[in-house]
Amino acid sequence: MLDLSEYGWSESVAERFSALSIEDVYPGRVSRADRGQYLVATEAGIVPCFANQQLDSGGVAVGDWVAVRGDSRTGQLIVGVAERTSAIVRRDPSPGNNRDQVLAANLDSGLIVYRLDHGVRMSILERYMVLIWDSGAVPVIVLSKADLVAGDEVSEAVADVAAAAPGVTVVALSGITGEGLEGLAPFTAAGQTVALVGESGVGKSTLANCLIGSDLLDTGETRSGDGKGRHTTVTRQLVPLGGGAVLIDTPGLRSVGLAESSEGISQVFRDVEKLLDQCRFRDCAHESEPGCAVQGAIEEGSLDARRYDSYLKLEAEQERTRRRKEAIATRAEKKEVARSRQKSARRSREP
Ligand SMILES: Nc1nc2c(ncn2[C@@H]2O[C@H](COP(=O)(O)OP(=O)(O)OP(=O)(O)O)[C@@H](O)[C@H]2O)c(=O)[nH]1
Ligand SMILES: [Mg+2]
Ligand SMILES: [Zn+2]
Repeated sequence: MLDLSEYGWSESVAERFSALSIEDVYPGRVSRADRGQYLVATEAGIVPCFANQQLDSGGVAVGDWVAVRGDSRTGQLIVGVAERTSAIVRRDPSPGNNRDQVLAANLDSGLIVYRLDHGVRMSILERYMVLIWDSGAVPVIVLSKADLVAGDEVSEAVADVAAAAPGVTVVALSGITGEGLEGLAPFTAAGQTVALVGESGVGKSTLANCLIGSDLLDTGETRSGDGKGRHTTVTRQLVPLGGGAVLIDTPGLRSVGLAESSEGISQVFRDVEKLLDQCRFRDCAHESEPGCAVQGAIEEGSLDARRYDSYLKLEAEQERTRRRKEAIATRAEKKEVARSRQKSARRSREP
């Protein structure tokens, strides 16, 4: 028997579950998702499940609260997904695929793990911050492997990253020695769901084990060199931390293609967007126009040219995503129109 409150079950979850209004089902939280097969934490224990067809292919994610139906013929089947409070969504990286992929659902905070011993590349962190803000959860930057760099280097890195990530908590820690772990306490308190994201080998699972207090998850050196080696963690999975706090570990991401961003870019680049409104000319292209606030800030040193560049790249990517989505929607609409025309033509032929 499992106590679902250990998995984050609460009154508000119960409400969202009842709102599904599906008969003959019991609740559970998806603790693992692997190519159409799911493990679901239920009161009866961890149950292997499939999902019914319209839910499968992206409709069910780790962290989801689901309605499960016991079926003597097909086994346990996920037949409904409760409304999510948040979800990390990226563009599915498989070639030729335009779908979105949900990496984790119903999280309160997303820990962006980045290793301190390789030097910090802000543009990667910016992309992850957009991803997490867009999920509806709160981003936290975790600079890992603090035991591998000198103390003053750690504090310098924390200060640099914090300056470039206004409004975001930055924590430096070591998943090996446990130093700095207390900085995560607010995000792992009772009832909180915390998800770990970041590149392979940065120490997500090591940190997870440190928080769990045992070597539950596999950890390991990523094959060095091109960084494209084996990933140690291969499936997204959810584990209770005790006291109703829950952790979601994810495999290292090779690419973080942003799905349609709503507020994320504005959240991360508030300073840049503010400048865009202050140029002398309304239609300023922010290149070499006189009175351009952006170029002015770059010259004066209050805006990093790299940061502006990063903003432009993410905006352009968003624009491409929007256009692609529009094209898909238009195609679907045309198909729908054609279908209904066929239908009415058929109907008019009927006697
Ligand atoms: N010195 C030191 N080594 C660490 C730390 N965290 C992780 N490592 C090592 O880094 C390697 C990768 O750690 P993992 O926890 O497996 O990394 P991951 O982010 O889960 O990687 P994927 O599962 O591939 O995404 C392992 O060899 C760990 O022992 C740390 O804080 N300090
Ligand atoms: Mg891992
Ligand atoms: Zn301008």
